[in-house]
Amino acid sequence: MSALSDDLFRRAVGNPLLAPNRWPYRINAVMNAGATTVGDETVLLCRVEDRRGISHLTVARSKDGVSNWVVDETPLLAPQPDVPGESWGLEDARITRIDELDLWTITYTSFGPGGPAVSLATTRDFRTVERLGVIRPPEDKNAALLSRRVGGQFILFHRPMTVSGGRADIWLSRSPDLQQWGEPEPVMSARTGGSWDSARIGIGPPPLETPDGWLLVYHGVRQTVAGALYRAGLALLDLDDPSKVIARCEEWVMSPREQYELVGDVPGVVFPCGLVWDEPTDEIRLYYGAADTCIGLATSTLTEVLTHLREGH
Ligand code: BMA
Repeated sequence: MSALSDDLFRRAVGNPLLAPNRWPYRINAVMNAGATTVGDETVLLCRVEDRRGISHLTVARSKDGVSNWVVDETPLLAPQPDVPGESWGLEDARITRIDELDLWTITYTSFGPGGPAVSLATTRDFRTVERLGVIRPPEDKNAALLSRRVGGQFILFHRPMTVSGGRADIWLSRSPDLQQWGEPEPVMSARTGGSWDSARIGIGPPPLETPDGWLLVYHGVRQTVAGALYRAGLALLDLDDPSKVIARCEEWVMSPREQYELVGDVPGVVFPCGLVWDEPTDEIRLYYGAADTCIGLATSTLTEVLTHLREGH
């Protein structure tokens, strides 16, 4: 451990929490997990890359969200053989609990020769799923739903590649029923020049509702001569209109630093997809993929995170 005492997010002592050598079956890598709580358990839906290079999504459960993970023997979601749009794999799930529907939504990337698309599935128990299919066509990824309707509509954040200029920014689409989607609206753009988030950005976990706004943890990429660097940053979105950014930190809040973030299949990656806020303790647990090889945890408190945003770092 080499945690600096002034870090907003502190890495867990047991990192990496999950790594390929602890998997119950033969894999190449595990990364980029969606997260939620189900009863008294934390559930991660992990992206697992097999040794062909194709990904699927498998559940891992833990009582304290930190240790003693029990990993399912089989995937919850795997590419269907008869669906060409999934033939290159299923990736990077985000999980949202939607009380109104009494279920969880799983938004994930389905990857195939046409490029990455956003797919949606629902579950009530993380043992069976109902697939609702592709909801945003290629090229689109990094999608997550808000936990409730805003202005009567469900809100999906996603990251289309724009045809003009090839930009990769955060957008949102609204739906009355999770089936019909309106025109995408721009939310937040990659910065310019030498900024840490200048090449592209994408949403991390589903934004968390707080008194100050929807808390958005996002990944930002900077292109360097040594390759892409993936870091994490913070923003706040208006509670009544989440397409409005009301605060955005200038500085990143997590950057690859530990050995397991710097060495792996893709060196220099922290990629958060799961966030759990424990209301009684105020703890925020951020689950992230590290170097496209394993899963790490970093913690903070909501109070500290909102203070950091208010201070405008
Ligand atoms: C992004 C996604 C992530 C991956 C990251 C770093 O484009 O594909 O799944 O972790 O690149 O390789």
